[in-house]
Amino acid sequence: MGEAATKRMPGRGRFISFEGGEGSGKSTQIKKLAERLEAAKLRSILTREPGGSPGAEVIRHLLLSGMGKLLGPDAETLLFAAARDDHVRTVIQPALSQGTWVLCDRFSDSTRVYQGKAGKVPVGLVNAMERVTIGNLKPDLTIILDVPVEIGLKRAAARRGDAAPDRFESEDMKFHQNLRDAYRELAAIEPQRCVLIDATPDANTVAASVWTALRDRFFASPATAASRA
Ligand code: T5A
Repeated sequence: MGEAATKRMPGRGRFISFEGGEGSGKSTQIKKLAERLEAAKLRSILTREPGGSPGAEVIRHLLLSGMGKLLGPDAETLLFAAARDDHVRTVIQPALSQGTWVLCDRFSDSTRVYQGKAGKVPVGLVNAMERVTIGNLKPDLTIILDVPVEIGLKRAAARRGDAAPDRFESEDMKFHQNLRDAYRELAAIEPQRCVLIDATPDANTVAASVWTALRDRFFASPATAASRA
């Protein structure tokens, strides 16, 4: 795994992650944001986890097929970490260092929430993997899309059609409710980095809230930004 100490490169492109439970609308919103940034003449890439690089996409396939689950929760967590390590080194860091904005559909908070909070993997293991894979490379902004579990699962099922639910969609309602609670808690604990957005309304309304969050973080006047600090 890469050297954590070398992974923070200040003054580079902005790093924005999208988080939320199943069917919360991350993929929909991240695409809308990419279009908006393009219109604003800001160079961005859209990527995802698990996956985002050729090596990590192989691991994604293992994880979502449920093969990682067969190895047990700790080993499954290590697979997410291995995928993230490759993704950070080969895609995210190079893009940020070139001044490109990185829009990432899920990042390390997913491991904290899915494996740590909902999956009960010891926090010591989650922390250790985070140190190794990302060092202090935290997103500049994390958008957490919040939607009642029933609505999110219904949306995910509608999009899936006849295909079988994947490894995590198959978990029970309690697991999904724990995910939602954990994301809401994260937003409360890290308000400087995380913005919780109601993802129940139509996609364009949610996109407007996402854009407001970005504008407040990155494009606000110094006076406005100071009043937020
Ligand atoms: N995981 C991931 C871990 O456990 N640990 C980790 O460390 C990481 C990185 C990834 C899985 O891996 C887990 C979490 C996940 O279970 P995935 O296939 O990438 O799997 O799945 P998700 O990230 O969960 O993404 P989904 O594709 O399921 O959902 P999205 O992206 O949140 O939702 P989206 O945009 O595809 O929308 C779903 C449907 O709803 C509609 C869309 O058109 C689509 O049909 N929709 C709306 N409908 C009404 N109103 C709106 N506002 C809507 N927005 C979207």
